[in-house]
Amino acid sequence: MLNKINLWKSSRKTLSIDERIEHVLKQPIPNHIAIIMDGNGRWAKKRALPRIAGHHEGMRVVRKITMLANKLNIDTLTLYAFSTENWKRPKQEVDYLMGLPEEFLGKFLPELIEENVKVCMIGNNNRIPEHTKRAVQKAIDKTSSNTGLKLNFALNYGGRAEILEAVKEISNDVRNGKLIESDIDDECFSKYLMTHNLTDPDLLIRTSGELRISNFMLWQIAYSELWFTDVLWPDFKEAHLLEAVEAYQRRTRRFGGIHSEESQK
Ligand code: V07
Repeated sequence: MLNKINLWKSSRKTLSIDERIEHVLKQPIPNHIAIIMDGNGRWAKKRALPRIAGHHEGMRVVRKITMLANKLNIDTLTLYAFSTENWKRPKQEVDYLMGLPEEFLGKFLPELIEENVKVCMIGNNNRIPEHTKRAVQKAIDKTSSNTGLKLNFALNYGGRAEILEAVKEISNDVRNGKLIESDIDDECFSKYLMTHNLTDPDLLIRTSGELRISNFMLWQIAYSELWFTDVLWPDFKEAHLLEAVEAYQRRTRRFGGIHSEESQK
């Protein structure tokens, strides 16, 4: 039996990726999308491959999703590439992961430059090997005047550590008289975070079916829309990012022009 919704569904024609892009561009786009790229190990396990094969495939997806985000005029794409917890993994795996920024940039930096993408990083530089730091810094320098998508990698990043660092900096500035206690509000606090030059994420995506935040951008996601999918990161395609953005647009349309709870305050 066909009810009204099923009739509408069955009469809806399947749109191509390009048609969906065109459609999505007619409505407000999230300025900043953050992604927890989970499921690389599980993807490999399902294929009886070593975990690093999943990480490598995940890196190819990073390129594809970056290019689509740029096409969608998204301002910032933050990708959780390595957490402060990831150091607990076997040394071999950590070493492989720390080689991925170099491999990625060796392959794709020319394309990023051509596409006007600006590479940025948040996270603590202290434990990252020199060769990795060097590769990332070179990309940051070479793309520093680009005005397209900000491609922000979270490397050795932890949300609580970021907040604690901000608190220490703030107490320093209070002690030195640069700041008085009554100055400390949301806006002031945000300036002490690693994301001080970025807006907060409008949309947070996590792949691979886990429904947790896992210490990612704790302060910044206070008002973000959350979108979870069972798709493993190496299987994440353009269609999935479009699905997330379409869901975001449906949700924010309900605010009738006011695009966040925060701006209603
Ligand atoms: C990493 C691939 C994506 C899935 C998640 C884990 C593995 C790209 C980078 C990267 C980082 C900085 C940069 C350029 C590229 C990366 C790590 C892991 C540690 F400037 N992918 N990717 N870094 N994976």
